Amino acid sequence: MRIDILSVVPSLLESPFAASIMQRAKDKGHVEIYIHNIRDYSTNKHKNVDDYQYGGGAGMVMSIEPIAACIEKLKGERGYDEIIYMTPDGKVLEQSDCNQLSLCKNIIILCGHYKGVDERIRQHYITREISIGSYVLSGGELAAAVVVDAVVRLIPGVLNDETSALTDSFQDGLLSPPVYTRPEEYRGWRVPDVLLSGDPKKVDEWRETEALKRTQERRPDLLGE
Ligand code: 6GU
Repeated sequence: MRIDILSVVPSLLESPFAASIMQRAKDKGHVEIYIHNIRDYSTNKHKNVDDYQYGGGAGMVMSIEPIAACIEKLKGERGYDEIIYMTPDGKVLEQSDCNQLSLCKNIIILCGHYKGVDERIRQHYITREISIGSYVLSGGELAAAVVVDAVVRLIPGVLNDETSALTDSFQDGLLSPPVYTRPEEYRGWRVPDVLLSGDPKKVDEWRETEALKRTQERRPDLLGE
């Protein structure tokens, strides 16, 4: 997969993809990530990327020209499956969205800033608008990093058995059950006997019960009505 990210603060996107699973996914050739500084596409002498909003009101709006120029250039080089706009008024990201996006070959992600982007960008270029939750971030960069992380780990071959995406919380619509590792006892706090029983059927049943219990308690919305 190829991911092109358009940003006015590209330095915010350096470290999230430079370590751990993301770095390995790049090294193994599963994903290529390109960060584009929208300012590089500004044609005015001050390299402005925003302007006052028509109709008045506080807050600047991201200008159409540099963003359109960057998107047009990229679209001239290859086809894109999705052009995503990161914005607090987008659809709140779910695992099912990540699963869909992980099947894409090429995507563009535009990071919103200020009061947002000129509406004509949304009307004429954007195919999907994503929010990562009901709170406001200073810009779309951290949200874009969240989307990229959640999507890239689903690309076949990125994770090994130990980190398999199949047993993630949400992937089966449930939260994950509790997990334990050595020692068996710490300050008298014991690991549940069933996990030490060596009976795989009993262990599976326990995990399923605990996953359901945890989901019921913390995220009943995931269980439907
Ligand atoms: Cl995508 N952008 C911003 N600025 N804030 C957010 C968000 C996105 N998602 C949740 N809050």
